[in-house]
Amino acid sequence: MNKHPILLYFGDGKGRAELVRLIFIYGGVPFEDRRISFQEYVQMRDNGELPFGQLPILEVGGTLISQSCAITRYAAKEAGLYPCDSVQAALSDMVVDAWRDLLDLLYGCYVDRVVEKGQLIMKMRDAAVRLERLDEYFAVIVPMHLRRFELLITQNQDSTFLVGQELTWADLAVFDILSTLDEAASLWTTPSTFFYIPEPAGPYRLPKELLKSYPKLEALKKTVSETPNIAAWLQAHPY
Ligand SMILES: N[C@@H](CCC(=O)N[C@@H](CS)C(=O)NCC(=O)O)C(=O)O
Repeated sequence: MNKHPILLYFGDGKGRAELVRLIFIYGGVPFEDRRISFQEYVQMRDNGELPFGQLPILEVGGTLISQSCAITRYAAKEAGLYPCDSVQAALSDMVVDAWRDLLDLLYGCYVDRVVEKGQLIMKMRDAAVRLERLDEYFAVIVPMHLRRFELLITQNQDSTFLVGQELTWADLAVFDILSTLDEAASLWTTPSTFFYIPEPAGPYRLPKELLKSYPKLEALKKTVSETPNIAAWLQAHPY
């Protein structure tokens, strides 16, 4: 296990950082969860402290690691949640890449990436466009991914996990996105959050019972949320 202090920098939300937090929490790896303001983010970016100008970043003994998949893979190795077998490792990478696709596509409903004043930035779309894109996201993209995740568990012999016989970072990735897409998640209805769309256009109404046709995913979500370390974390950090 790592001897250097680990610092995770992100805003005060789930976003692309929550999976890293879940992995460290699940594996009992100590880390500092540094939640920074937008002003602090801009300052770090303009000082050249962010390798690709974006968050999250992880600082390990002075080394800065950017890109959510690279960070989560590092975290999974430290937490003992990255498969040793090469094929199982690749399958777990596949699931986590799909997790990132789902997040990219979700953020894409809200923001456009544009270059302004020499910086690559995210520009918020109009509320009507956000709603239209979210409808497509939930009607087409989400079911396509959930079907595949469910099938991976079904095809994984007698396992209740996506890869191998024990929980890996891939299961936590699926848990993370399922928690974000949960109709009960307060991040859709709390005015200070990124996903909140103000009235009268919003807030966005998520599909009810998203997991109705995916019993294995529903069971996985329950198993993870009831794991003691994770249950305590979720209670302290309701989103
Ligand atoms: N490929 C990167 C994307 C990171 C990313 O888009 N981060 C957003 C926050 S979720 C960001 O820093 N946005 C600031 C901006 O681009 O203006 C990753 O997966 O980490």
